[in-house]
Amino acid sequence: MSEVSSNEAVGTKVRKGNPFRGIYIPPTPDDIIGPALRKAKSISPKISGKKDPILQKKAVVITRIKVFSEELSNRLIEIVKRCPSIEKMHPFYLAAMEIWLSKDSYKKALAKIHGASKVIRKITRNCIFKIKSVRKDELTPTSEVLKQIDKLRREAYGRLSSVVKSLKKELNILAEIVKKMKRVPDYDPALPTVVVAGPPNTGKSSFVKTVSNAKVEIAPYPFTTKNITFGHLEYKFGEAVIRRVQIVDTPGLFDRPLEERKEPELLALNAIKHLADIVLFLFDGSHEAAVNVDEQIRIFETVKNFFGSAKPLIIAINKIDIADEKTTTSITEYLKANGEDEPILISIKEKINIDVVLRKILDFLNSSQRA
Ligand SMILES: Nc1nc2c(ncn2[C@@H]2O[C@H](COP(=O)(O)OP(=O)(O)O)[C@@H](O)[C@H]2O)c(=O)[nH]1
Ligand SMILES: [Mg+2]
Repeated sequence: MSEVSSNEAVGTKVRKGNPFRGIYIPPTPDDIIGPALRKAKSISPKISGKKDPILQKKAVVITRIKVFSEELSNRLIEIVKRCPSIEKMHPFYLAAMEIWLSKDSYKKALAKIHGASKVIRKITRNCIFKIKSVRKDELTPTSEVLKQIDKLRREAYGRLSSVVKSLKKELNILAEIVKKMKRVPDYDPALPTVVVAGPPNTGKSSFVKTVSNAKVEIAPYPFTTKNITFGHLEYKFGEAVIRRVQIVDTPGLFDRPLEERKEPELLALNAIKHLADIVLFLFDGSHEAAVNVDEQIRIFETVKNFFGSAKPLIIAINKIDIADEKTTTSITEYLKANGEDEPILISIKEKINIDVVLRKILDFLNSSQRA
């Protein structure tokens, strides 16, 4: 929530949802040049009143070059306009983008495309001027002059196309990042957000599925959840919805240094850092735990560091239906020794104490400014 207010402070609007949604980037120069060429060829300007074949030819050629050039530069400008600017992007989406592409490379790619659209207009003016300047003197046959115009026409198409061709790398970079960013789900900055985090296989997806409308994958082995998923959870009083909360399922975290973390883990940490008003940390208290107690604890510490200590953290130990006494005791003792809240012992499978977790979320929301 602090992110939203800091954005308001600099006067930019925080858009609802993923700013990359609905953007199309032609992945190669040919995807821009091809349609522009077809459009230009389809134009047959009316040249009534111009009987002179040279004037006729000039009129057709110039009109088509103009159309070709406009198509090219419009398509380029459209890309620059549609791609979200770094300054207006929500920090969560910006940090997600930076998992794959640096801010600098993104900015440079957009700047080069913008520059190219200007170059296209300049080249067009120059080429049209040259064509207009072709004159027939008494010694040159008309066919020669027509050939000369054709040569200038080819030169114009060639120069304009090569400007777009020089954007091969940039178009590819942008098409790739847009494709990746489209997989990041839509976040609504207006809703309070609970991020469910923890080691792999502790029941994060099961929890989100149980309490919300989210479509998540659940499997008896780690690594199932590779992306973050949003669900909505409604608190009702009778029939009336008294509060809506966004709940986020995240990929499991391992205990390893940041630079060794895989993309799904980076997305999870990013959600914790930039989206969470509340973090629900799930330990696995069963003998089936995918990672041992010490590792679970180190992962807890990482999450705490990422989240900061100012915001509410709810701690639960899941799978108490198949609890391993030694595991749950070790976790509980660690938490106690470190001044943390007592963990809530839950079983998502047997629906034990889920209501206690939900109640705690509501209490935190009611006591925060996000009323
Ligand atoms: N016995 C038991 N199994 C559970 C419980 N919660 C989740 N599981 C199982 O643990 C496995 C991992 O669950 P999942 O939600 O995918 O965990 P995630 O990797 O943290 O998202 C699945 O086989 C679930 O059915 C629980 O309370 N009790
Ligand atoms: Mg999962």
